[in-house]
Amino acid sequence: MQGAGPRDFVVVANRLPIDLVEQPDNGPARWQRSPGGLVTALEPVLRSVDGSWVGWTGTAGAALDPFVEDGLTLHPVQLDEHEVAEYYEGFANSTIWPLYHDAVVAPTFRREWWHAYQQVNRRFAEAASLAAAPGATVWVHDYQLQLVPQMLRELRPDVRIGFFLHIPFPPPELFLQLPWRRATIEGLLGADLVGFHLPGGAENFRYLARRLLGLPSTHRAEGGLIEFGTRRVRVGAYPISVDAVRLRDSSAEASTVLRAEQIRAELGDPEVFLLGVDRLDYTKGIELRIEALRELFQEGVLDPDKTVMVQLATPSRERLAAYASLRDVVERVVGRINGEFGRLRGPVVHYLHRPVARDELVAMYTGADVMLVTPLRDGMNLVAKEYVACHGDGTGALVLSEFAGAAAELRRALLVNPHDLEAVKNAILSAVRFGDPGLTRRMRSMHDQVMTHDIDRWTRSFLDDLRTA
Ligand code: ADQ
Repeated sequence: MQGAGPRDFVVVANRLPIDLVEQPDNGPARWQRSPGGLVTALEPVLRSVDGSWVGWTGTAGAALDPFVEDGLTLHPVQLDEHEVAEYYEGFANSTIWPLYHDAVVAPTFRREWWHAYQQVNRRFAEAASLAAAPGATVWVHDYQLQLVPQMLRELRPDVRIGFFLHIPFPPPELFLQLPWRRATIEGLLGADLVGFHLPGGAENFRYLARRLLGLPSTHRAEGGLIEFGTRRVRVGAYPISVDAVRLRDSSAEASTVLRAEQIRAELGDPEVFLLGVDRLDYTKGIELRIEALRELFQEGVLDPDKTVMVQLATPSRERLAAYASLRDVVERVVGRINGEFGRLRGPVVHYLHRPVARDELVAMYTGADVMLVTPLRDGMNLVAKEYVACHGDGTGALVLSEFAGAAAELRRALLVNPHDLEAVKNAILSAVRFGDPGLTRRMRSMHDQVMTHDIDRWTRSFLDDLRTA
């Protein structure tokens, strides 16, 4: 292992894979692995090639030199309070995040947020330029850093730049609302390869490059390259996945199976155990799946005495008003269903507003009869694939929103339009038809899909295409 010097492979993402966490008793702050899909996906890749990671620590004001922690070389990027409010909470999470998720919450457009976004993207580009050895490969991630490819190319024309967007890339009529739409497309075009989860996102991007910048692209059969000055930018779809082998194996371990049984016992040995696992985000459709369950109880088609749901909701972006009010909504619907259908021995919906340890999560996936994944819009949704990876024996059922990227591959899930409450209710009823051989066939086929399209395949296909771009 080298020190923290320049590397041939550099990941650039908004957050480092660890957070600096203050201790409640005023003890020294310590590093803790941060949650979220991106870290789950990238950490194994980085370890295998001994690269480095450029990102923010998650705490305002902490200026730190590059360092090595738990075997990972990290280059912290500093943000002050003001930048956290304007770049991160403002432009990234109150402009781009809602705009790219079908504007399910109205996006806010503020010039000062855009200026902070440009300023912080420049800082990330500078940090990446210092972290990259001559001719290095730099992989930039996600919606917080769309300007970094162009800025880095200006600083370091020698490096190979890939960009991957983890959230949906919206249809043109939504994207065109963005006052800084041209600059955003130009920022992304600084990369040699721009990747999306789905072909539709890549198509939207090619269309917008033509419409806003007059840039032609080659036919899809010829790689769908965008001609940008003297360069050709490759654009493609790379559906992200999970560490399927590890999940399958750990779900089959005796300790996991035992813990899964214990969890069911702790829940009162219900006949039906439903599970939801999400960041507490308004795109995830948490409240509507609970509402669907409540109506099923109310109509007497599902028995609340024999049914238990666990909803895990990791706290997320808590200082933003839209997230605070979502928390109120979710807590209200959980309170309502438990008030109406709970018993003295326990609630019908167990709501845990905190992250859960990985082993415990795998035991829950393994033990749950039905996984409810009902986002209004989601780039991919790793939870759906994690659940499927844990059900190689064909047990379990997945209720999945058509508007999650994962629906493009998990065609045998019980697919629903989450806006259609009756459809969600019917899918839940189909999912609890235990003993239905159709359900087993569905799960086996999805399991095969996830096992053959795992996280390694995602990383390899993106990096192979970047190498030849
Ligand atoms: P997210 O919006 O964070 O990711 P998702 O893909 O579901 O959504 O990933 C969440 C990850 O966090 C999963 O690995 C899950 O196991 C974990 N997790 C969630 N709640 C948890 C809890 N309470 N305790 C422990 N772990 C928990 C973004 C995009 C997605 C895209 C990913 C990856 O929004 O669409 O799939 O990036 O590209």
